[in-house]
Amino acid sequence: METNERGTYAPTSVTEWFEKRSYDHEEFEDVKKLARHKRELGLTVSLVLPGRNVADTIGGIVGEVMALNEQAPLVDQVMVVDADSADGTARVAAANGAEVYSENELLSHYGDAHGKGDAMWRSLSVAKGDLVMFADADTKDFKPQFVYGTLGPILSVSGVRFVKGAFRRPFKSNESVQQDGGGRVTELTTKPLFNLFYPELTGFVQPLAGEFIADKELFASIPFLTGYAVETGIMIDVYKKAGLGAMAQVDLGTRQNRHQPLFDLGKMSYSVLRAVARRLRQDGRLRQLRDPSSPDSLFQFSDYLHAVATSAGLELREHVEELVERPPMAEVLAGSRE
Ligand SMILES: Nc1nc2c(ncn2[C@@H]2O[C@H](COP(=O)(O)OP(=O)(O)OP(=O)(O)O)[C@@H](O)[C@H]2O)c(=O)[nH]1
Ligand SMILES: [Mg+2]
Repeated sequence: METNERGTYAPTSVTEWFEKRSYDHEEFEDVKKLARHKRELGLTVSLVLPGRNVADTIGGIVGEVMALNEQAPLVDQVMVVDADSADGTARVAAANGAEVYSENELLSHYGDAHGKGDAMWRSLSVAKGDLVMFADADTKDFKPQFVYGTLGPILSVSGVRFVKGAFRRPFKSNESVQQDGGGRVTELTTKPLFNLFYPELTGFVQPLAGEFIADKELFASIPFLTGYAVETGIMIDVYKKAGLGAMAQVDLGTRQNRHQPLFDLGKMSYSVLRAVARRLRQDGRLRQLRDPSSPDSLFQFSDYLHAVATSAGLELREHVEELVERPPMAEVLAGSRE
């Protein structure tokens, strides 16, 4: 094991990191032992579930977490951050015992929330735990191992401050199932981009997984990108802040969630690309003549022009989604940022 002068792990290669920092949920299945360890460390845990129209899945997920807590007290605060969903998400979540927040009511002076990333960022203003775990709320087969597996390395391995979930994602269409057909944005956009620009992050099996944990201090020290750019930004920013040696991944098994239509995946890919481009620009590694966010830019990067052939002929559709960067929550809570 390589260590730097402060005694923390400094990987010498991605291969070495992968061997050392990849775990399996089964290593942590003794949940009573894990809870004991958590108590000895004196740490509390908040679980944040961002949800938009997830009434069909949120009840089961919160129920699984509560049942796990009966066995071993691993999660101190279960929160659903709801996009004011019209399908009854908030009601179902509350009925199952979760704390429910409207993403638009948290830090409402920032205006209406901008998608998933903004909901996650705002949740930090009410998450009380020393550790904050995020998990997607559209998972159909949520299992307790998602919670104890993600908690395992951060509670058990000294020097680990961030743990990302890894899993297989079956792709179900009609009757057929492709075991690893899901996660298309990850495979077609994120991994190629990381290989080119952030090779240190190529060892992550699911860099966009919504299941991950860090100490709250770390989350509060980095900016959050809004919408679907959030996970990409967090990967890059946590890497820059804490280093690869403080990052780990854990195999959580398989995970089945909703699959979005191809056109929506295109927009999601664009969010990932914009997140990477923004960080490259900030690092001085990408030079553009104009700042794409400046109002006099010829091409507004908030516009996504999408040319499609339809039964009514060719169409040029315009989708507008502003990519906002929220400041580190620590600065907001300290009152040094508006
Ligand atoms: N509060 C809130 N939650 C959101 C928003 N958009 C998405 N989510 C939730 O964030 C989680 C992940 O979003 P998805 O749209 O499923 O994105 P994904 O899992 O990356 O995409 P798929 O692989 O297609 O499922 C789910 O629990 C969503 O309900 C939003 O605008 N606000
Ligand atoms: Mg999903």
